[in-house]
Amino acid sequence: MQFIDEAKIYIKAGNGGNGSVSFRREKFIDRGGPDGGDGGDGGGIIFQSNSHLNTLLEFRYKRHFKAENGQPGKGRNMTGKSRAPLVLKVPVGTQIFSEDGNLLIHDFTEDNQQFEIIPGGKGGLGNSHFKSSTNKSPRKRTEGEIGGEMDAYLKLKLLSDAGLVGLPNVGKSTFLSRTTAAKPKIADYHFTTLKPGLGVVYVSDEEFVLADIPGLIKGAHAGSGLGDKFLKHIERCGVLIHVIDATSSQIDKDYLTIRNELESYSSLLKEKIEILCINKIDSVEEKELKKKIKLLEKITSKKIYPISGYANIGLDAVLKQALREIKTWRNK
Ligand SMILES: Nc1nc2c(ncn2[C@@H]2O[C@H](COP(=O)(O)OP(=O)(O)OP(=O)(O)O)[C@@H](O)[C@H]2O)c(=O)[nH]1
Ligand SMILES: [Mg+2]
Repeated sequence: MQFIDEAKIYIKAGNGGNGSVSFRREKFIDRGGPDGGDGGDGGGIIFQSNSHLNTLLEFRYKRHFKAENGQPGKGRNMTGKSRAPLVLKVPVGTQIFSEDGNLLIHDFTEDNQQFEIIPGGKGGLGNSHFKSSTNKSPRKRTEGEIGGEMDAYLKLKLLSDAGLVGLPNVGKSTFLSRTTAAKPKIADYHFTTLKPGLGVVYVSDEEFVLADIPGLIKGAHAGSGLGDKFLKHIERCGVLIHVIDATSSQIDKDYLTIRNELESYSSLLKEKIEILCINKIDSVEEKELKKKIKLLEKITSKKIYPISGYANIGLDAVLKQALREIKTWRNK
């Protein structure tokens, strides 16, 4: 599903260093020729796309970015140090707009593209440039150029990497709320979630986007319940996290109902990698849980992840596995 991430930031290129006014000091010569060096260039501001990033979240914490100023020139024709550009990394898919969001300045469609949005201020010239036949001791020099500044509006269309699917009330939104900063509505009745929600999951220092959609029921593909209109949102995910309620007395049927809905919707969904979780394990006896896991293993031939969103059990293992699968999918 799509979700817009945005950030407004202030950027400023470094000023150029001023040119220097200086004269050679030589033995027996009162005042030598001009030897004031040029100022160094200020650092520019460059945006660079990076496929390992998924969100603009970082720009919510830090919003001001200034490149360094160039150093002033010095005597003996010494040029001031120029500064390297400040490189701001953004996810692929980021669009850079003018402050009001009306003018598209750059669109990053591929990995590792660079775009210089503001060049650094040029360094000024030292007085050695201004020597002439009529003026052998010029005091003239130029100042460094002031580095440009602007407010930029960054916009990114987020696509979810993983989608939560399952019957109503199995704990999908609870899973999202536990694993991301999202705050979906959670309640003990069917169809609590009426529209999709998104969150960003952080695993070690990597991240992926997780979508929570309304529960599916038998016949959803034919319009029952909230129907299948939200399935299109997860068609472009890399992974489905299928949540099954451990307290149900018919988990095999529950599993097959969802599989049937996914398969009836599209072959794309049918073939998606599925991570199977049996949730609410805090509410069932161990013996009963074992039996249910065995049954699911038998009919799916898949690894079953026992979890409790409520009690925060087993979620890390699911996230790690999801990230692993997502990375394989991203590299396809
Ligand atoms: N005991 C227990 N209850 C849970 C667990 N996870 C969720 N619940 C409860 O199950 C109910 C439904 O949770 P939700 O997260 O809203 O379920 P959902 O799948 O998003 O439901 P829909 O949006 O209606 O499809 C709530 O009362 C939750 O508190 C769990 O791990 N253990
Ligand atoms: Mg929900």
